[in-house]
Amino acid sequence: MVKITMNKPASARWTILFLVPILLLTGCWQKPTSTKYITDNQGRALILHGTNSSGNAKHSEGHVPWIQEKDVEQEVVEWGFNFVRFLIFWDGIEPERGVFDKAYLDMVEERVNWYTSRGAYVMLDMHQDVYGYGVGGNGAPEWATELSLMDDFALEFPGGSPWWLEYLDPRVIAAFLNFWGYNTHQYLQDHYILSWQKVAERFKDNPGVIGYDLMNEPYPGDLVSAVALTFEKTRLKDFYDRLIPAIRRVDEDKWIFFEPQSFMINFGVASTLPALSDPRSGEKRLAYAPHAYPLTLHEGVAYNLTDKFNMREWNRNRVKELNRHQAPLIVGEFGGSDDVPGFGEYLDDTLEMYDVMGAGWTYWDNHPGGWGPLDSDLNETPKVNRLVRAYPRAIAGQPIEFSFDVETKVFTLEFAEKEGVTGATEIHLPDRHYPNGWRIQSSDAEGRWGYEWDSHRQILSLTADASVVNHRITVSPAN
Ligand code: IDC
Repeated sequence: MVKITMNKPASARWTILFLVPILLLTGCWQKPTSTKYITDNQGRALILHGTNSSGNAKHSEGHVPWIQEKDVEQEVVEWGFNFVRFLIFWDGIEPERGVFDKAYLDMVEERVNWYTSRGAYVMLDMHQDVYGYGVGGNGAPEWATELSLMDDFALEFPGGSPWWLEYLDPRVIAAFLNFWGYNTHQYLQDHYILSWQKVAERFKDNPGVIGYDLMNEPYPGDLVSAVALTFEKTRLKDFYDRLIPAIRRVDEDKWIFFEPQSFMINFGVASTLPALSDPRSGEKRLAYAPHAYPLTLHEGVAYNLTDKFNMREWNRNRVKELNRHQAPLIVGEFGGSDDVPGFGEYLDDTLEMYDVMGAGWTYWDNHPGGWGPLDSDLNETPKVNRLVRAYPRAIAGQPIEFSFDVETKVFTLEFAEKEGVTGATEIHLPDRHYPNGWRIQSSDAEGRWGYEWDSHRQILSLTADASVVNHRITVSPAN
């Protein structure tokens, strides 16, 4: 350890001034006052880990993602992921106005079943980037592209990369403004809502489909309201207030995942989205599903202080928002490339933060090559060792905290007994982190607790002593 005292020369004082903020930037993450969890039908708190599946469906024939059943087997059984954010597209569901494509939903359902039949949960994500196909993006069908207003933005648009600069294209601005302008182009939102109802009708009876991510990365259209953060309080809130009750008319039970504005919020700025209501009978089932992309890391710059500052802000602001929304947290997207220096460290830091926050997450995305867990020859990339963690998949009680130390491989879980919860606590203990096996300790008295081990799935099912309130479990590598 370096010891620095204040009577050192000026240079040392500068070192301190410089070091302190760095130390403050990693570790010591905040968590909500009362962390909420998605629960399964036995009342167990679910911690959901998985990937997005898959980005290539934005532009593939029929929006079919690249995955085969064997790839799902690898994600769910080999890597121990219990979750997937499955991309669907308005264009796939309603390719022509008022015409809903049953074959598209059949294709989706077949793939959804690959996941759910293996015990993984599916969140369906109505994806869009840059509005839709009519303006060079993905998501909305061409017929749902209203370009009036475009002349108000008579700029020459250069195009090019990075892809998100396309959000400045006047056609894109116009398409968004018209979509949000419910008074003038009501049919646009109404059809988006109808499309969601078709999806809900199809999946409401599949218990493995845990819910619906209403819209990927909502964007107001114009940069002015994006920067002023006025969109979330007005047009976005109004839209959610139309869409959520409409889905509830078809499906009372599934979780509804709502996102804040993406721009700026993704890298840590505070969201202004007000609390939403859920008209279902019983407790509300709304989950907060923001994305996390530190600014420069996303653009391929080495993991640095700006990113750490972004993550600190992201953590601080999401906690405030969770306190406002009183909802569980699912981080629907975060990701990057192994080629970026420090990317591994970033992953460890960010995954530790999610654990502290009691969050679930889906990595962007599972498409091989680039950012994917697999390279283009379908070999594992280094990031898999970090994404695959020891984690509590389902906690039979009230979670207090859990952690996985990536250096020592020590996993800890603390939880309390909770009325009405049944079943075992399931912990994923990946073979890759415990090549010589592991040993487990519990704060429960000897003989009053026990476990079963599924070596194929690498899942430990723990039964705690129900006569004591708190349980603390520690798993460490066997020597
Ligand atoms: C990216 C894909 C990239 C594609 C681009 C535009 O990785 O290949 O060219 O979309 O379609 C998001 C979006 C998500 C992005 C992802 C990474 O929700 O669709 O995927 N990202 O850039 N928001 C911030 C980052």
